[in-house]
Amino acid sequence: DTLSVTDGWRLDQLPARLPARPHDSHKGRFGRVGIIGGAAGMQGAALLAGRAALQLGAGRVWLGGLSPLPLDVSHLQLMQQPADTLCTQALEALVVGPGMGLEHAALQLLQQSLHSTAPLLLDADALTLLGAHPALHTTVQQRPAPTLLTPHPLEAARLLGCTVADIQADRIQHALQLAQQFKAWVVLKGAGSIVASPDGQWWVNGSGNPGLAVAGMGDVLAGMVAALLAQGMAAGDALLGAIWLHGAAADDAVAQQGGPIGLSCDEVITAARSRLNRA
Ligand code: NPW
Ligand code: AMP
Ligand code: MG
Repeated sequence: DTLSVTDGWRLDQLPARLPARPHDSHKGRFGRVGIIGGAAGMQGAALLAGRAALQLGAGRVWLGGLSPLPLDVSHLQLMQQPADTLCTQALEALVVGPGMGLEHAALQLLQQSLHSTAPLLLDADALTLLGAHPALHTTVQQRPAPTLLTPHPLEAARLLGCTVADIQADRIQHALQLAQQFKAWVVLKGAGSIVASPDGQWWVNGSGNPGLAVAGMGDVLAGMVAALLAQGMAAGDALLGAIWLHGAAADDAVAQQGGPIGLSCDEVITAARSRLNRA
């Protein structure tokens, strides 16, 4: 576990920071999450983000698919809605990008989502599109609600117009540059993820292992951040908390199930859920 500190609390105290669930709790208290993504061939990305959001405690989760999404038969709680309506719906977190693709429809939805009044997490193809369309950058900077960016090194390189080698040569500096440029909370992913705040603070995450180096793990992370936002955490706390939890869950799963080879997204989600319920 890391000993990183934000706002005076240790990340391993995360479970205790979530809202209590008294006997008269109802789903309306634990937030609404929208997830836009899942183009043809990548529907799984949107479903994984949705599963992670639900299993980490979001009250309600809607997927807005860029293509028709299959029913997630093991998570029938997941709802679906046309993607454009999620941009105007009242939500505690809107995630845009997992498996979204780079087609024109995806660009249009990205543009619409930037005007959402919900905290907005841009991941994956939303970041690639943003890198290719600098005209949108001012709109991101001027958003009235918090913006969170979760690039891996190649997505960060696309956003900054440089190479992965440049990014990796000074990860902290580039995470800070993105946070400042977009006035956003940023996590630069990869071993030792860097979290950077819009006001110039930074943290290095110590949890996680190479079991996470497999398709889908970033989509899971996006859903985890959304779950913490949905439950009322501030953007920076949700991002730091989810980064730490995602890695700690992967460490637990490898210790319990073996690894790093073959670690699965659902194992990470289940281990994260156990951590949250251990408070
Ligand atoms: P390389 O190979 O080293 O040159 P892309 P994507 C680099 C969806 N998914 N350190 C590395 O480059 C996503 O949500 C759908 C250094 C790697 O090959 C997106 O919408 C899934 N380099 C879409 O696919 C499961 C690093 O980036 C390249 C790095 C495309 O996303 C999979 C990949 O970047 C996936 O999540 C690191 N730490 N990490 C589904 N089941 O539906 C990454 N790289 O071209 O943006 O492709 O990340 O796969
Ligand atoms: P993505 O590249 O979007 O699928 O995201 C992968 C996720 O797994 C990010 O949260 C990375 O930080 C994490 N990850 C990938 N490889 C490693 C690694 N070697 N050690 C720790 N975390 C990793
Ligand atoms: Mg990704």
